[in-house]
Amino acid sequence: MSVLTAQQIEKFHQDGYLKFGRVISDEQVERMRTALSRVIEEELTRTDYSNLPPEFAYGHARKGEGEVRRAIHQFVNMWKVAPEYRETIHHPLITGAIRELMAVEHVRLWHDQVISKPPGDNEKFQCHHDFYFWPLERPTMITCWLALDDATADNGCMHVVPGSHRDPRFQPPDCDLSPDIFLEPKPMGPGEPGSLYQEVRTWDREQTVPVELKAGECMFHHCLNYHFTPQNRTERQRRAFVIIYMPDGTRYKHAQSPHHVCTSYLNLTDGQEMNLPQFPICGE
Ligand SMILES: O=C(O)CCC(=O)C(=O)O
Repeated sequence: MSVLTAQQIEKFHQDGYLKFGRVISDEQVERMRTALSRVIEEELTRTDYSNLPPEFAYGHARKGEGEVRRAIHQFVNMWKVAPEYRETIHHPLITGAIRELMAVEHVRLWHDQVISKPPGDNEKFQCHHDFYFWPLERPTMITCWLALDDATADNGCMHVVPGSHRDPRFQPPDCDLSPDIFLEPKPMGPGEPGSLYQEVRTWDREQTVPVELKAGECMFHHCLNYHFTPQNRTERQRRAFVIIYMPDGTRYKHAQSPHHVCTSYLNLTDGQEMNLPQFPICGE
């Protein structure tokens, strides 16, 4: 049975993102929050990293005493250290929706991450799209952004630039916008290809659309879609589980991101299929 309606798929292709709705129960949200607290506690005192995947500590900016507790804001590949997160990357609703959006039979995890914006000590994520940070051949990845706290414009929810994923004005000149990445490039207004490529990085709340979510709800976004998250201005925590999927058969492209934290220790070669256990098939 389908997870998405034809209208939802069409809307995703049109806008480059889709506000989906609830995928996990309150109980599972609570289990994931508890697991995160457990992992943070372990991380604060950890001195031995030898049993952890190298990418896991990425983003644990240990700035100095007193700042430590709040400074840890990003955990890459939670699925490897917490069963509560491993369960979620395989969630049938999420993976079913991703397969339908990609129109493929099998999807793999590229990587996941928890991003936490604690009150008082957090910054905005500049407007960006994700694909050019990744050593992957073609822009066919889709991210599921799952709220672990109610996410609002005030506490730093996802903000998007609708349609930017298929508008050549936002992309570098050599960007692949061919139809087989399931998108039709259609400029939305006047301007040369690439004319907004630099400017969009400075875009803020005024030029973007907030996607507010309740805890347990998710949105999907295409890897060429521009997005940013503003600073959390509230006294509440803002945690999200970000799961990035790629079609099975995706290939490695070293030059695009030679030092990526998830691949730099794997010795992959250009054009190699990403079919290692590190990138598991999800949802079946
Ligand atoms: O969750 C956030 O604050 C930022 C997430 C993001 O930029 C991404 O998923 O690419």
